[in-house]
Amino acid sequence: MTMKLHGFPMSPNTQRARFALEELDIAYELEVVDLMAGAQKAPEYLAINPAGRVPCLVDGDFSLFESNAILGYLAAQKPERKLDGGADARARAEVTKWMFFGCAHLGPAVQQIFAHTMRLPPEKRLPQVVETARADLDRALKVLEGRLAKSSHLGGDTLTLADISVAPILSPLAMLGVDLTPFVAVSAWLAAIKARPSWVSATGG
Ligand SMILES: N[C@@H](CCC(=O)N[C@@H](CS)C(=O)NCC(=O)O)C(=O)O
Repeated sequence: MTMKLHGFPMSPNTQRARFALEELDIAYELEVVDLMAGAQKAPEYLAINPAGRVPCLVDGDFSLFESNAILGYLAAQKPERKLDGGADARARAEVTKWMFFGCAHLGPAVQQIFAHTMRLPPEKRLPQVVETARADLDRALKVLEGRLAKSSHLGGDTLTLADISVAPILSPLAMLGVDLTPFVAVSAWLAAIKARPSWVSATGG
């Protein structure tokens, strides 16, 4: 049975799951949950995903929310691709490390910048929050820069879930007015990721 991904095309968390599906060449149907219309809070969607967020993957009678958990499940469908780092414990830990780093340090900073420059009504936007988030983001980007100055991808020399997980966090930065060019290796890595056919299919380019 074809997997179904409940998601919203503009959502970076949905794009993360779609990027993995496309990269692994797994057939799926996208069931759009219209976040603009509040469809994520409808009882019929909450029955599928009690967290009321996107994405949510449904594979037969198995339903899974949290995009990074979805990535792990998808990678396990095609172990020969070793997107999760494969059997080696250190390689797997390296991949997991960047996925947690993205969730803990990059994602929250980008969300704060988004909230206080675009999402909130102008009267609720706090420049101080943006300033603090920019400092947190720069601190985290320096760590990525150090890594990507040494290897072409976050997990090493080939694409892994680490790249699939982190790229959607950083891709909206240009729209948010954050200049990534001082982070030369990060910029080159992100450009290479965005050139992948799987990314283009997952995000529309
Ligand atoms: N940690 C979750 C975050 C999911 C999430 O917050 N998705 C956003 C869209 S990018 C959402 O559904 N927002 C709607 C809402 O919060 O009501 C994941 O990685 O899947």
